[in-house]
Amino acid sequence: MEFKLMQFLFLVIFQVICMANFSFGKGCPDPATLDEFTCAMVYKDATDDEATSCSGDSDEVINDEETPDLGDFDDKISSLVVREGCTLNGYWKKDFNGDERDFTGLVLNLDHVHNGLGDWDNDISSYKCKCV
Ligand SMILES: [Ca+2]
Repeated sequence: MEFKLMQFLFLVIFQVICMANFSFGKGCPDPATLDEFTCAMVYKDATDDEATSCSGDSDEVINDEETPDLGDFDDKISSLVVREGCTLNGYWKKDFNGDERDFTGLVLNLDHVHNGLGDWDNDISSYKCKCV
């Protein structure tokens, strides 16, 4: 009887761990651990929690990349991680036009990065990424 109870508890705990991993995704990577050829990672979805943000579709931005038109990611980026020593210069409009802003490190949720009365969530339309 006691053994059955232990087995049951083990199964419950195992399932809780599996569900937690499934619902939290992989979370945001540490800016210091990105590959040396990676300038930044950009993501479509965001939350205010490091363990659950950066879980949407992602795109890798390589060192010295300059992208005038983000295609599928145009006005869709919600979180980003810029490698240590690198800077992602984001622009409001295509072809490096409109308002611009430098991003560094981990940006969990662009919702909180204000631009006038608005914010940068779902608004980056082109970018340049540089590393020292
Ligand atoms: Ca835009």
